[in-house]
Order: sequence, then structure tokens, then C-alpha cells
Amino acid sequence: MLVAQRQIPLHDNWTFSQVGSDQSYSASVPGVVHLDLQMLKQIPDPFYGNNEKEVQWIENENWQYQLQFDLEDMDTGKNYELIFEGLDTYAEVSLNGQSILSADNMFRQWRIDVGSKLKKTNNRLRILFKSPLKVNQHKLSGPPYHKTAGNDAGKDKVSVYTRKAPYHFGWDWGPRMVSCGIWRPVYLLEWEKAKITDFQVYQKSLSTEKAELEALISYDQDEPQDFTLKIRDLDTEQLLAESTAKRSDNNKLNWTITNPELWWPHNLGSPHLYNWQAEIWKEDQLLDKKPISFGLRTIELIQEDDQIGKSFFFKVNGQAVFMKGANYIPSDALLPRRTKADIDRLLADAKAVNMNMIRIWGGGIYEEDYFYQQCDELGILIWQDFMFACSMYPADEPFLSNIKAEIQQNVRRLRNHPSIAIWCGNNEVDVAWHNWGWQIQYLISKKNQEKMWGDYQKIFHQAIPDILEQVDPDRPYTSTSPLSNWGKLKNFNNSTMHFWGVWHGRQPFSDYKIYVGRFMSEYGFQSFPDWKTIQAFAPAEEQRLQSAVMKNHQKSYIGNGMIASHTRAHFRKPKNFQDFVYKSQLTQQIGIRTAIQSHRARKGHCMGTLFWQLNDCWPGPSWSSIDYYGRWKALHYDLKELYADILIVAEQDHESLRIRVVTDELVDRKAVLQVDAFRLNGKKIAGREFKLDLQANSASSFIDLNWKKLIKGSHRKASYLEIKLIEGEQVLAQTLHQFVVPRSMRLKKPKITLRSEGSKVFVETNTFVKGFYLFSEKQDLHFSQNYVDLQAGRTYVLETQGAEKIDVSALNYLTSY
Ligand code: BMA
Repeated sequence: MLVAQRQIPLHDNWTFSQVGSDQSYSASVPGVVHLDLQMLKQIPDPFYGNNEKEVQWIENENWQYQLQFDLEDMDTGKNYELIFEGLDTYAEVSLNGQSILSADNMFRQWRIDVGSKLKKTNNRLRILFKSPLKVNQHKLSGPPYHKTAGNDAGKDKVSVYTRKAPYHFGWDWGPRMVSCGIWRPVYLLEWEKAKITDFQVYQKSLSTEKAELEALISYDQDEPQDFTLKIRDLDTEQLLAESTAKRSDNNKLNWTITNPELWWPHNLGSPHLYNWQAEIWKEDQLLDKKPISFGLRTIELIQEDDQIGKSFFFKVNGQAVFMKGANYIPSDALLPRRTKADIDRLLADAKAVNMNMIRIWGGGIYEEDYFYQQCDELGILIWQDFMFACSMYPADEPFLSNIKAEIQQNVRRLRNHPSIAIWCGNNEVDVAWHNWGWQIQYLISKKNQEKMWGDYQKIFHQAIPDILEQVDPDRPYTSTSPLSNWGKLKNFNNSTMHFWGVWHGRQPFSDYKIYVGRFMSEYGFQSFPDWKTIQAFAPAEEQRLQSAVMKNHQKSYIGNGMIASHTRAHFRKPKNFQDFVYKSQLTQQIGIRTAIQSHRARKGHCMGTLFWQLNDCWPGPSWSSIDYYGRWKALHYDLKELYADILIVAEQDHESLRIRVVTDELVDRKAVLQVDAFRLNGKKIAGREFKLDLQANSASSFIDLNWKKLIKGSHRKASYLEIKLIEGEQVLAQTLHQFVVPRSMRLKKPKITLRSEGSKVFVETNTFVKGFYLFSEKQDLHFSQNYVDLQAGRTYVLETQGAEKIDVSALNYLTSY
């Protein structure tokens, strides 16, 4: 089918210059100025060493981008729109000397009708990017919204007045990189007669027998006339609906599907997608088409008062779903260099460890369409914040209408994605205003306090819900995350919770067992990234905890000392920095393991756990489970067990042990729990078996035993348990339980043997090993499992992808002995 429409990308032949200089250079589009300068070697790699400091001058300058282009086959009978998918941020755009756009929001798309200004040859497109620091300087004398911007690392905290990714201004896991540029694609759209501007599908009703669907199609036209609108199923080629359209807005088309296949999060079913296309026709000419993938599913957010407080959980297709996942931050400080392959890899890594939800956190960006498409396909749900985080925002008329346009556009762009489960107004703004003491710390007058909170309500309690009511009424909205603050234990009975007692509150890991909220949308603990990652950003002499580079790459005020103290509490003294880095990862793993186990063990009370944070935007220590270069930390490997559908949690008390089996499966099972006690040398002390009736989707099955009796005369420091859940021949779940922290275990120096066969490495040991880590100094190898607790006398298979044959003599390993 030929469409009377053409997209003409404008990505080649751009030049850029610093305003005030005569030098101009070639530029990459899409791109940002830091990447262009780095490419030209005008600045060093900002991620290396302390180079971040060397590139700060860029934010104070204005930058000009220019393009000269021809459009030889231009047809004056057609329409031409210039479309910027994203301009970062303050951009004055002119075409052939005439000003055509003044952009002020990185999150918006801009469309300009340029038909009357274009020429066949020698078109000149010019974009002046103005420094947000200069543009917003005058705002600093108004009410002190900026004072609350604690993560903004600048002297003048203009981030709150700038609709630009908040983390660009600095965050507690990332550098300050206030860049500018044409950060998303730019193209000319040539069209005639009509083009589709919107295609939205609603589920009027959904059951296993029948789905009743309604589409709303809007279009632009050059002159009013009759068009035919059609909806086609791209998989079956079947025409689903057709109607004549006489008006351009919200044309309704209806159709029904019998025995529909539902979309499920991947752990509960298959994420089935229908591929539908909206088309606009003039007689037998197809003018425009817009394909979407659509998943049939219902999603409900259940917030009900109950005996203890207020619930917060999701039902998908009528089933209560426990959410397991992490918070996602933008995967680069300099966004345009990310590729589709990077997105694929990160999402595959999330799915590989059984995550069913990712929270796109409010200090970053609304992601690319591709990101959400992949989540639709993989069956990963998205919690989508709007881009506001950890500070107060003004709501004067021009700023509020800018925000409204941003929300309208992004919701319209994203609303057909089945993966998006919820919209959330902001990250931690409400909780901060009411608990972080800004009013006193910054001496905010009563009048300003009223104004600032009034503005908060205008944005998050009025403007956003009003827009959602109009353009996406079926999806849940929550005004902020968290809704409850971690200060008091009773608050853990209500709604969403960010528990930062561990880390910011300096509490021990064991507090994760006590502080379990109804939906844990944040909590976390830092570790250092992979040793290879450290080598990539720190010169050899800086590879120490206290070096200037290591300190600069640590952005949390609480610093590397917090990692060190917890690492010391859990492991023996590190032999060197590399050993420390490795042990920091094992420590993080123990912490988050404690948290996730506690959250899942209290399923029902708690219905979601999203740790902080999945990924990084530059190389450095952080709360992430995957580092900037995509290398998995110890935690990420462990998530495979922690987020599996069935999880065994051993809750140890003085003498008793409650072993709980948590299942997210939607079926009941009869299984046997097998508990075996071993000495560290592998000798079995005792074993017991228990019959269990597992009730679908619950954490109700458990057994209690006296662990001291079970290990008989053996010392708790010298023994451990292996616990398995078995149905017939199949091991449904298994775990190891140690009675004391690794530091206190009577670990012996292991004799480890490695043997390889093709891409597989076979590992054996003569005594228990906590956190065996296999790697190669020379090659980047990813193994199917790593940081494994090895039992004596067993054989472990670590398989690598990518390498056909592994030579064990080229492998190294670390153990925590
Ligand atoms: C959370 C996040 C971020 C921050 C993290 C770690 O609350 O929302 O603001 O990076 O804490 O401090």
C-alpha cells in the first residue's frame, strides 16, 4: 500500500558553533553539544577521571546549530511540516531568516507548518540554544522553589524552572551535564489532503468471550472533504471497522473480537499483542496510516481502607499481581548516543531475572516509543512518573501551560501501550514538602509556603488529573510516590513507601525485616560497579577508596563510608581495593536480599517491591544492580531467585526457623519441602521433609522448626541449610540459608577446581564458598550464574554466552574467604 506521505529526515550536514566564536564544526544530529565537542576532542571524555569538572563551562554558553538543505522535488501543492521530536531545551529556531519557533521544553515534540517558507534549494535552518542558566537567572529572585532543588549541583539551581531532565543538573548517582542540542530526530513531513494525528483504542468491555473496542481517530486536512477511515488487523489482513469521516476530531469506530487473547505480564501468561492499523483514504488513495500494537487487559489500582491502613496494589485481568522490579533512571547522562540495542539489552536483563514491573522515575525523561514497545512485547509493566522530582515547582501561567502541553503530548503518545500500568505525578515532592524541613532550613515565609504548596496542588491535584480524565481515563493515577513517609512504623500500613532508613537513615539491613510497607516503590543500598568498569574510568593510581576520582564519582552525600561500614560488618577485611569492590557487591546483595525476602514473605500486606535502582547513567558507585556498561552486579544475579514465581524465605529467630513459601503462580500445588543441614565441608548432618499445600497467589504456606535441634551438635557458624521445594521430580524452588553473616562463618580457604567444556565452566570446591565470582581479566565474559554460594562436593555449571570455547587457564576468581 503506497501512502501519499513522506518523511524526510534532516540529520546530515549540520554544523555547530559556540556563540561568539567564528569557528564552526560538523555536528551529529540527533545529538547534544557535549557529544559533538567530545568527538572533536575539544573536551575530554567527561566520564573519565575528574573530567566532569572540565566540562562545566559548556552550560553557561549559547550554542548555534545550522543546516543548509535542498528540497529539489518539493511540490507546492503539498503540505510541509517541520517536526522536532525533541529540542533540549531553550531553542530559537529560524528557517530562511524567519523565526519559526521558540522552544522551551525538552519533553515536547514541536511541529511547524513550513510550506510557505521552504524553497527548492538552499534552505537555511538555524537553531540557537540558550543556556538555561542565563534564561532563568531572573527567576532566582522570586519565591524560593530553587532552594528545594537539593540534587541540583549548580550554584544557581535553575533546574526547577527548566523543563529539562532534572538529573542533567546533577543527582546523587550522576554527574552534572547540562547539555543542549537536537536530542531526538528532526524531519520534514510531506503530506497531502489529510494525515492522522491520533489513533487511540479504548476497551469498552473485556471478558474471555468478547472484547468490545472503540477507536478514536483524529486527523488534519487541508480542506474539509469526506474521507474514509479504516481499521485493519495487520496479522490477519482483516478489515475491522470502516466509516466515512466528515469531521477531523475523535471519529469513533467500533468492532468486537470474540474469544480475545489477553495481554499478561510475562510471569502470569503471555503478553499477547494485536497489531492494528488506522488508515485514512480518499477514494482508492491511501493518504496515511498509523499502526499500533495493542494488548487487551484490564488494570486496576486497589486503594482500600482495611483493618490496618490503606492498601495499594494492582489487579491485572482481575488477578492481584505482586510487582517485582526496580526503579529505572535514564541510561546515559548524554542521551542521544544510546542505541536500540542498549534498550533491548537492559530490558532483556530485567526480564531474565523475573522483573514484572519497572518504574520510570520522575527525575529523568519520558522514554522512547521503542522502550515501551519492547515492554509491551516482553510483558513488563511500567510505572510511569511524570518528570518532577524531589523539589518544588512553580505553576505560574506560562510554566503551567508548558507543563500541560507536555503532559497532554506524552500521554497521547504513550496511552496505547498495555505495559503502562499507572501514571504517577512526581517523585517524592509531597513527602519532601511535608517531612524534609525545607520550610525551616530555607526560612521560607508563610506567604511563600502557601504559594508553593498551592502550586503543587495546581499541578498534581488539578492540571494532571484533569488532563488524564480527558485523554486517558481508564488508567490509574497516583499524585506522587511515596504516599506515606518512612519516619514512623505505623506509616508502613499505608499505601506506597520509599524506605530509606537503610542508607539515608544509617539503619542496619535487619531493619528491612521490620519496615515493610504496602507497596515498596523505593529502597536500596549502594555498591561499587564491576572492576572492569572502575578500570575504565579511573587511572591506576586513583583506584583507591579515598582517591579524588573515586570521591568525585560518588555523588551521595553519605559517601563511600556507608558502603565500607556495611561491607566490614558482613565480610572479612578486604585484601585490596579490587577485593573491596567485590565485597561491596556481595554486601549490597545481602541487604537487598533481606529486603525482597521480607517484602515477598508478607505478600498480602505488601504487594510490590521496586528497589532503587536498576541501572546507571555513568560509571560509578551507586544503588544499581547493573552498571553503566551493562555489567551485572552480584545483586542482579541473585534476583533470578529472589524474583522467581516461587520463593523460599527462611525467617530465623533465636532457635526457631519459619520457612515460608511464597508463590505468585495462579494455581494451587501440592509439594514437598525438603530441609537438609550440612557442615561447611559438605557432610550432611540431618534432613527433614514436610508436605505443603501451596495456595495460589499467596504466602500462606510455612513450616516452623527448631534449627538448633536440626543442626544437632554442629556449630551455627560451621553449618548451613539447603532448602528445596519439590513436586514429583521437579525442583520448584531452592535456597541456601546460613545462620550468621559471612564474616562470622568459619569459612576455610577453599580448594577450587575449574574445568571447561565448550562455553561451560564446571566449578567444584572442597568447602563452602560464599559468593564465588568467576571472571577473566582480559575478556568481558557474562556467565549464566555468578557470585554463587558453592557447596562442597557439588558441581556448578557456569555457562558463558558469546565465547565458543573457554580456556580455564585464562580465568580468575574471587571468593570472600
Ligand atoms: C530516591 C530517589 C532519588 C535518589 C535516591 C537515592 O528517593 O527518588 O531521588 O537518587 O533516593 O538517594
